[in-house]
Amino acid sequence: MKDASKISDLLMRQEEIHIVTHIDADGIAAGTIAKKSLDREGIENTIRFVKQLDEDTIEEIKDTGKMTWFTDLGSGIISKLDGLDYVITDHHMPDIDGGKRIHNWRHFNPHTYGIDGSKSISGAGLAYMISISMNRENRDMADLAMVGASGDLQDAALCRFFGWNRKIIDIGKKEGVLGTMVDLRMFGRHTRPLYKLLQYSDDPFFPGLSGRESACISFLKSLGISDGGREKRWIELSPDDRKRVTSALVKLLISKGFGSAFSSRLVGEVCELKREKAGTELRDVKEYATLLNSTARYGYAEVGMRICMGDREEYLKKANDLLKNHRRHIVNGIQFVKKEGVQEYGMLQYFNAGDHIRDTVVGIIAGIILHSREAKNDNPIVVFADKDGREVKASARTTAPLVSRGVDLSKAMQKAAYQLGGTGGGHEMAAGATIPRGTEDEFLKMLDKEIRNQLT
Ligand SMILES: [Mn+2]
Repeated sequence: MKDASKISDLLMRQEEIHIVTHIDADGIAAGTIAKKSLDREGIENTIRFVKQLDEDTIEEIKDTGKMTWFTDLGSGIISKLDGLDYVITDHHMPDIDGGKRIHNWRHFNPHTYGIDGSKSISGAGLAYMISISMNRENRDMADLAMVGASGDLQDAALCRFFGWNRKIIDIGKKEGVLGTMVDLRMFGRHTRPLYKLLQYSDDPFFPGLSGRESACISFLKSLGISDGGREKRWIELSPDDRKRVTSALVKLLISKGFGSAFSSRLVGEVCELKREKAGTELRDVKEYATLLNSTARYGYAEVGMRICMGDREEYLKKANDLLKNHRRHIVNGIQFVKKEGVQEYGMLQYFNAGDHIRDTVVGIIAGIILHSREAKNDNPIVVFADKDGREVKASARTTAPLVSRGVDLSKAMQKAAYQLGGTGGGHEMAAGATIPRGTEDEFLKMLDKEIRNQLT
């Protein structure tokens, strides 16, 4: 907080600030926290959402001549920022010094304190730290900080938030804006009829239930849920009913050969925004983050930002339309993979979708396929999809057990892409790369080699 306050002091002395943020849920939450804090101080500001900071974008930012606040990105290009007045609040791995302490006080990044930025705090959380150091009043934005953390799946490994995120939750609870409980960690607790919660579940995939409406309804009826979960949503069930359904689901997974460690992941910490109405898509951080992601992925990050700023009505309607559209792309993409089949390559499994799957959903599809019956095995999965121009997007996902054995997809993807003149990065369990079209086979070969090296 001492270092955060140095940065907030610098920001408060400015008349105008240009915010540059990442175009995903965490980036939108981070950018909104930055913007709202500056608005509250009466500091003029503009905001720009970017996918990545390539040379051209960096030049454009420099050309504005404005003091720039990078949120949820920037650490990866810190060596290219000479001549720009900036501060960075980012949790991605810095591009120099191997993530060791970089003696640059304008660069606020957990890795420079020896703290893992992929799990302990998000871009939104870091912006929040600067923000509460500007003004105590900003403590009420703890809910947005946790939407960002959820968007980056920071609770995925342990099924609960930890590290600096824990401190943000504590502040949020004191402020009355956040609440946590131990509950089913599935998507749609607030918004989906119960049978649909099961039917559309892909992580985990429930053999015999996922994708099968009537099977879900009879499963729920057999557990004494009278209408088969058609009317009620998860949050409307009694505690007893919740317990019964949860243990039946755990039993089902175990009986289908999933280990108890995997099956118990169904239950964990859920985090809710107390100021949002129960039963809406903005109440649960996970659903909120999903809504933001679907605005960002289709070029409407501003819509997501407006919602974070507190606007509703037409913005919420637009976001929900985008979410529907997003789900359609995912469903179609998965059907396509199912039809064509996943391939194996050494320690990897992969699927090349060409132009049949949008590059905006390729990562999600990779994650879903890895945990579905379509997967060949437990090895990391890579899904390729054509981007505009002459490039291909590669998205990789792996499982927690492989990460604990040393797999780091971020490093492996970055290294393989770099050798082909592309770029890559992300997190240990989920990473992406952009490579020249036609180099997919070579990329797989290099990635396979990297993963093998990591495992030894
Ligand atoms: Mn992030």
